[in-house]
Formats: sequence, structure tokens, C-alpha cells
Amino acid sequence: MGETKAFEALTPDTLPQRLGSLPALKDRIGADTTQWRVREVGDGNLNLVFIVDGGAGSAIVKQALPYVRLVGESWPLPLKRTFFEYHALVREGERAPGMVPQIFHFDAGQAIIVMEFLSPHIILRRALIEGQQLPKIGRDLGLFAARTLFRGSDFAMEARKRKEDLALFADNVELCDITENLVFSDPYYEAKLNHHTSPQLDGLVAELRADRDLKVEAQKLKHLFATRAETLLHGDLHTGSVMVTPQDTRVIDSEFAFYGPIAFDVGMMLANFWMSYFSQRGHEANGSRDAMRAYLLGVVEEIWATFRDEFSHLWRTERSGILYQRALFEDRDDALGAEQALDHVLHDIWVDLLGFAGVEIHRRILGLAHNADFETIGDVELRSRCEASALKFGRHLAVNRRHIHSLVEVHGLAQRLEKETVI
Ligand code: SR1
Ligand code: MG
Repeated sequence: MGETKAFEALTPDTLPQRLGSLPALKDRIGADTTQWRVREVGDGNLNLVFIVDGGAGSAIVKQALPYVRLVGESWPLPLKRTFFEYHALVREGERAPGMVPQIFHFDAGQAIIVMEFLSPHIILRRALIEGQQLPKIGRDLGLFAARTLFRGSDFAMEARKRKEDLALFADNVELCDITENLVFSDPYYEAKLNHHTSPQLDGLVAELRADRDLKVEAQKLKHLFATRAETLLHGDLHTGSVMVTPQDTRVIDSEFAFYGPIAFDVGMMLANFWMSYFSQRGHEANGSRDAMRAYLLGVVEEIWATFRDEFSHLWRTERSGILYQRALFEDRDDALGAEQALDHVLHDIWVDLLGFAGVEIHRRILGLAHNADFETIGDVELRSRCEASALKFGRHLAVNRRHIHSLVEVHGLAQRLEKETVI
């Protein structure tokens, strides 16, 4: 039996020698490793990401580290997250064709995935900070969410297959633990790794942490997240997990995948567009971002409308799982019953996505892992004003989600909060 090699982190210098004989790489980018140019470009919180240019082509080599890159070796994190990322990518590719990078090779022991180099794509978050208005993302992300979330659930899947997948992804414990703590708990008390724009936000932060209704809602949302194993989630679907050109949208980084509530992925995604909206005031050095703000609210509307339409279409055409069987409705001449049930399911998703969006906004301003939308605002006073508006908005979504009926209401509030100085 061959010996399993111990894990070793790649470096730009060792990568050509270590991966030079991989057909998945050399057949695509060129076999002469002396010609390979390797750059480490990972800017996420967890992994190494290399662009390997071999003369005849390029590829991405992504490798997990046995710890959280953002924090260091004091926070160990298992390499098996690459296994979940690989299996989630395969499923996303089947369920939403053309919307994830192609995978060329997977090595569980070395925690490596070799995949398509997307060019000239850039990270969506970066594009939004620059003020780029991408024409396709609203529709593309709405479709991605509806297709992956519907097709990974008991609405569509054969029961045995879904339960096998539920068991497979249930082992992604440590990545769920990150979300459970960083999103739902840490922002609401003085957790060790938290930080925020201080002293400007100190008063508002204290107010939020003393807000009993908010804490109870955050825990109800955590309860949902931990127990409602409804579908295979991407699990970290923010604007840093999407690569774009004006014509193409690809979702990356599915290592947080596990079975959870449909509303979580949708809520996290919308939250990140709303944060972009609140951060635009901090990026107006080269001109007003009024048009960009209007564009961002339009994208949210398009994501939600597309999600609803596509989810409804799949409900009518692919509902072959154990839930809301056709035998009870369409097959008994009661298509209206199936429509009524669909309305209820979509309503529940709506209510919960608002809550998940609220806490996602809070954790990006109060917790460990902030986002570049706000962090790149150099003027601290201006940044804190943007963040304060977003914090108030998030609080309203989380606490009042059951009484919010439309995006018109949500966006009316966003516009008012964005204009007024709330600290
Ligand atoms: C410790 S990891 C912090 C965050 O980075 C990832 O992208 C996830 O969003 C996670 O919550
Ligand atoms: Mg990531």
C-alpha cells in the first residue's frame, strides 16, 4: 500500500515541482514547469490561492491551511473543508450549470482543488467598491440561489439521496461552528476577537448589545440555522464569493456548505448588497454614487424577483421529492393547493431571509471578519456614519422581520437611514 504523504503547504517556489506531473495541470497549462509562473493571490480569511500560468494556459490551485489564515495557528481548522468544498462545487455545477468554476483535480490529503482560472473576472465585492454596475448579476444570482437551493432539498431530491447528502455534509462541523459563533453570537457581546470602529461606534454598539429583543431574535435565527436542515447551502454566499465580468457570474468558495435553511444563503447575499449600498457614501471621492445606490437596490429587487420566479417554476416542474407531493395536489385536480403551499413556503423564506440579512450586517461591522466595503473607507468619521446606518438597518430587519411586507418598505427605510446621520 502506498504511503500517504503528510500535508505540506504549497509555496510559489515548491508548487511547480510538487504538482508538475499532474496531468490535470500540465495538459492544460503546459508541461515545462520551468516556464510556470506562480503567484499566491489569496485574499480571503482561510486559504492559499495560487494562479499558475504555464505559458499554454493558466489554472487556479487552491489549498486549505490547517488553521484560520486571518487569525493564525492559534485557531486550528481541519483540512477536510476542502472535501466539502469539492463536493458542494460538484453539486452546484449540476444544479446551476455554468455558474461555478470547472474543477480539474481534487486531492483530499493535501487539501488541494485545481480549478478553472476565471479571467478577466474580478471579485464582485471589489467591482461594487469601484462603482461598477454589472448588468447580469441580479438575474444570475437569483437563478443560482433558486436552482441550487430548490434542487438540493426535499422538494426535489429523492429521499435516500438527500439523506445521504445530509449525512455527508453533517461532518462540516468546524465551519458551521465559525458561522454559529461569528454570525449569531459574537456580535452581541464582547467576544475576544471582535472589533469595531472605535470610539465613534462605541455608544451604538453598547446599545445593540444591551438590546434584549435583538439578542433573542439573533438566537432564534441561530436556532433556525442549526436545526432547519432544509437544503444544501453554499453557506458563505457573500459578494466576496462571486467572480464577475459584465457578461459572466461565477460563485466560488463553497467550503461552508452544509444542510441548513434556504433563507440563509438568500439573506446573506442580500445583506452584502445592502452593505455595499450603505458603504457607497464612503467611496464618493471621484463623484457621486447616487446612480450606484439606485443600481444596488435594483439588484436586490432583481435577485428576489428572479429567485421567486425560478423557485416557483421549479416548484411547478421539478417537485418530485417527499414534500407537498403532486399526489395530494395536481394529481387530484388541485393545482391551486400547490400554489397556496408555494406562497407559504416563499413567505417563510422572505421572513427568515430578512433576519439572516440583519445579523450578517451586524457581524461584518461588530465581529471578527469585516468586509472591504467599509474597511476601505479611509475617513474614519465617514466610515463610522456608513456603518452606523447599516447597523440600525440590520437591527430593524432582524427584530421586525415578521412585520415587513415588501422590498419597497425595506428600501424606503434604507434610503432614510442612509441619508440621515444616525450617530
Ligand atoms: C474565521 S473565518 C471568518 C469568515 O471568513 C469566511 O469568508 C466566512 O465568511 C467566515 O465567517
Ligand atoms: Mg471564502
